[in-house]
Amino acid sequence: MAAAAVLSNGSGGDTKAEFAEIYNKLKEEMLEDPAFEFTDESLHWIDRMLDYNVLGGKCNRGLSVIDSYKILKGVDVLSKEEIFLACALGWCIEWLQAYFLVLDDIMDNSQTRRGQPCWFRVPQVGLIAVNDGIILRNHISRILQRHFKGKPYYVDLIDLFNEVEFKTASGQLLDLITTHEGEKDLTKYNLTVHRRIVQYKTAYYSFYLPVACALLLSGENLDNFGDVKNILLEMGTYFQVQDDYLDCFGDPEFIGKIGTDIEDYKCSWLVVQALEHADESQKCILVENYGKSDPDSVAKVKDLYKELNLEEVFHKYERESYNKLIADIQAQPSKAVQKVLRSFLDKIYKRVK
Ligand code: GPP
Ligand code: MG
Ligand code: MG
Ligand code: MG
Repeated sequence: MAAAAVLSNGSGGDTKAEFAEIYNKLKEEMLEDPAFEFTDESLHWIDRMLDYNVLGGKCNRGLSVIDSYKILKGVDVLSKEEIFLACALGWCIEWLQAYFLVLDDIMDNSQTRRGQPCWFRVPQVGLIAVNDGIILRNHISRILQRHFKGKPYYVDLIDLFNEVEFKTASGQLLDLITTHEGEKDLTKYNLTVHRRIVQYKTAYYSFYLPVACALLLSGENLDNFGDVKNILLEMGTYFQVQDDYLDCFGDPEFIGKIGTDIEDYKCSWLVVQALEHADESQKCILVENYGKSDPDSVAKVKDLYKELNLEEVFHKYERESYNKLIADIQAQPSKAVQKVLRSFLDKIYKRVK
């Protein structure tokens, strides 16, 4: 499948077309990797697995490496080499996202992703998906080695990807162990617990990583951008609150996935808010029904969320987070950095998918 077909909608046409073209090149390189003697079958598997899992998303994370790099350099047009390097790093993040999603869908027992069955649910895939996750992860190292070894920032890039992967896996651990069967206790769920989970499992890789890649590409030292990192982590937290909200209130047709947070007993922003707003009898309904997979129990939890007007609580949170982020961005001394952060925020504010 051509990546261009998947990425052809919306604005930023040129960047998207260049980005899509580079996917094909990177995929070809992975299929010609001299470290493995591919058989026809294994070639076909990798080809299909990459198209199925790396493509089909919004590519916001990947594309923002290029946008951020342009803004940081203060130019509209990049050289051919710069375009290639920025796109390759963008694709490394999309590969990372594919790796996380393939595994997350198994762990969350999800049904669909990006409008199609989760990879592990495809006939003949099953738990081979675990190994595909490992292959996807290894592709990132191979892309970095092939195209960035010898660059002065190569070691920093490797450290960055390793560090962010560790943070994400640690956040995923927190997300998973809070739901442990037999220890179901909603009183342990609160905003502090939620915040810790989402910052680690989502914000580092989705928000900090693309900007950090663009900064390294621009020759910057990441140690000088602590404030920028904090703002991006805040934005990532806001993004995951949206994800939690959409898990229940989003349209599966639009978001491309069917929510599982209620069934999975997740420490979702919605259940935390429900606990804060519920009276004793409403709390009993939650304790009775949260974390059960039968549709009646799920419907009771959803009805309670509506009764507690969590949609309005969310819209208020959304406005307040936005205003706070705008103020933090405006306090940044560099106009270029302000523009990078602002363009991120504009992409996600009031998103419906
Ligand atoms: C999003 O959680 C977090 C991830 C996809 C990170 C997974 C990390 C691993 C180390 C596998 P989510 O389950 O709410 O996402 P979604 O709603 O898209 O399933
Ligand atoms: Mg998950
Ligand atoms: Mg999930
Ligand atoms: Mg989710």
